[in-house]
Amino acid sequence: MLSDDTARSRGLRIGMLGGGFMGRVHSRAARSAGAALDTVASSRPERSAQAAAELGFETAASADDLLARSFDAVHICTPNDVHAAQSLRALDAGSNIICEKPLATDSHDARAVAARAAEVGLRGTVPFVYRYHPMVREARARFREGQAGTLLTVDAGYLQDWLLGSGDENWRVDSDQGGPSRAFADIGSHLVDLIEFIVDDRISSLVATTRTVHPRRGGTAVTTEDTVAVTIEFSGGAIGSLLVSQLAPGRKNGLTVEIAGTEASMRFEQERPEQLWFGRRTDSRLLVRDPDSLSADAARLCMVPAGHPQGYQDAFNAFVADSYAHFAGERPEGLPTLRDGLRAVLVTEAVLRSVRERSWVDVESLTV
Ligand code: SOE
Repeated sequence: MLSDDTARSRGLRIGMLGGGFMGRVHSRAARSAGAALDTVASSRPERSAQAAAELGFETAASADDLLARSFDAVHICTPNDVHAAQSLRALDAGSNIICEKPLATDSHDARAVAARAAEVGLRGTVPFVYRYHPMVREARARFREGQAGTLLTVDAGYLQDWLLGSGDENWRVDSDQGGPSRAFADIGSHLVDLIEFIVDDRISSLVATTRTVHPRRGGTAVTTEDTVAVTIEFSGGAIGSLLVSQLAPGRKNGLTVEIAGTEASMRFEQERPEQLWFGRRTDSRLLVRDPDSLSADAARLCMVPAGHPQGYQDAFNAFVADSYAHFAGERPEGLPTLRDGLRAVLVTEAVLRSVRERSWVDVESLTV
């Protein structure tokens, strides 16, 4: 079971950019890892003051003020358009970074962040936190051991409904702040990261189609996609499909990944993270999160015994604890780094390119 991570990160000084939903999740995780919540800056002074009071930080006069100072780590939970610039400034000031996805709104900037971290000898991670559910680690371990055989197909989706209505608004809808892709960059990126993490293979080419169901929201023209369907091919020869939507009524955070190999299938559902479905031709069963029966990597992430549910914030806490361990020189298994952030941006760009060209495209390979 998870060792006491708090000891190794106790006293780390944290700067927090952003006080919204994700800033709160990051702050809870930082506190759970024993870090000192030092300074927060949000979009406006009154929001910074509110976040500081609620979360237990001091307030910076502005994001610029915070970025001029050096911390053990800066968490970047701001709108997508400023991720890369803020990451570069934090690295230049001597801070490690935990930057929300997408790491940047294009691969040029994402590459620049990864390169700068290497240049200045600092580190960064990107919260593809669904990797931190023990049953995801179990699926990965079983796949690695060959229990599923050779990968044949992947059937995956990520469905939400919080942008269902034309009146539903958020900064992510505005491409100036959200970037050229919305649904895919925001949640399709999680899906791709999780699939590639479990099957240890890369999507090599794809063909995608998107729809912008509401061309206007609250009087503003919308250019980014609400829904995306993608057919994918893997380097190893398997094929699959991805469905991503932020307009699926009743689906709150429905991320599902089902893989089928020559020997067995496995299915993980993010809203039921304590289970993994494992099926063979002759039998199938639901595996439960019992640390005594799981692989070492899955058992490592079990915080409480079987029958005591763990969830999203627990996964986030474990990711942040591992990020801090990485900043201290360790190499935690399966930690998503800046390279993984760049990878997600490259797949997102391939999706946009395919839609533009209405054809199959190759996904650019990672070069850092
Ligand atoms: C909103 O779509 C969002 O909060 C994402 O930004 C998160 O990454 C995802 O985990 C839940 O949904």
